[in-house]
Amino acid sequence: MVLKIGVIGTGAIGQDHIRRITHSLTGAEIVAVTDVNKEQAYTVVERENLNAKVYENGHDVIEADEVDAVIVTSWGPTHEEFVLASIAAGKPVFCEKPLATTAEGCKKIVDAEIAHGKPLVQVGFMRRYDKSYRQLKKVVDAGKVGDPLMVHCAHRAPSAPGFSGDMALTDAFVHEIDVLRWLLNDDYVSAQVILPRNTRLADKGLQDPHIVLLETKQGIRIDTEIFVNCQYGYDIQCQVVGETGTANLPEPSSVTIRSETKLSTDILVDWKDRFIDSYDVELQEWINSTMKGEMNGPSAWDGYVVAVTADACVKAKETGGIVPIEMPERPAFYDKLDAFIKA
Ligand code: NAI
Ligand code: ISE
Repeated sequence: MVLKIGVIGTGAIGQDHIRRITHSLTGAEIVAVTDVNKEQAYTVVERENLNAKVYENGHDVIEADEVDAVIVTSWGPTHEEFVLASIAAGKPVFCEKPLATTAEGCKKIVDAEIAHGKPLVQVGFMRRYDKSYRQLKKVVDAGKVGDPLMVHCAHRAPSAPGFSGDMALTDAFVHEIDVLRWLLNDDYVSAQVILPRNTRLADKGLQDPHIVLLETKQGIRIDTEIFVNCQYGYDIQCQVVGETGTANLPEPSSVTIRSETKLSTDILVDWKDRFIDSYDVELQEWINSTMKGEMNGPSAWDGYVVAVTADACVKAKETGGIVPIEMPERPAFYDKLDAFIKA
């Protein structure tokens, strides 16, 4: 048995997921695709040698009889509509982040999923599947640095094509929001955003960098620099400071060169390369669990919590103050997914 997948959105990450499902992973095939840019959709079908039909729009993909499960990789503002339609059709859906662009949109998805009675939604927070984050979590959970007190992070990208408004917070920082609550088994109570001197190398009108300060229920303080026009590379840093030591996210492995009076290693530039293994593991596990009728990755609830936190960050940026985060109570429906969160 093979899981037959329909993909909505054949842009950067849509193409990357289609490639990995078709050529690297097992147990699934792409049978349907769509994109508002039809020419691109046809090109991808041809280039990847897919036995897939190009549909007129996302709703036709979701409703197609041959589609068992849906992957949503279109622009963020379209996610809510396609995830709700997948739930209405009773089909499992893997949605790239953000689950929806507002907390209200995510809440609608949570409510629809609960009303359906069975978890169907997974959100593309792939860092939870990253080997280096999993190593760091093991160390922290084992108490090797004592109880965590502070976390220092950086999310740097060479440039941010297509970024507008608050996307540094709502599109890039959302990865930290998700992975840090998973890493610390905690949730957030407040957010503050500090705006350093702006780089001249960001698109006109865009603030870059940001510093976000989050406080957790346990009183852990997290500071994250988000700098998406840093020029030099794609660089993700995370250091947990505990009562008895510090633990750093391992650097991606790279050859160390000693030559011409210099000691050097390469720095990755593309987010696709930095997390390539994590996307593979994430989607293989999604395929495997979907085939078993299970859903055990980052849930619609996780997508909702991230959106509530991102909204607080945007408000904190606007007001310059410390914004309390009212985290809604998690419905019992999502308790069964705890095992994964604490793994
Ligand atoms: P992109 O702009 O390269 O691709 C999006 C594609 O969706 C475009 O081809 C566009 O024509 C298509 N599209 C937009 N609206 C549509 C609609 N209503 N119906 C059908 N197709 C539609 O963008 P990219 O970088 O691939 O990002 C897509 C989503 O994936 C975003 O939400 C982004 O935040 C997320 N993403 C997640 C990453 C991760 O690390 N987990 C990495 C990169 C993107
Ligand atoms: C992009 O949308 C992603 O999700 C990448 O993982 C992220 O780190 C990058 O900065 C975003 O543009």
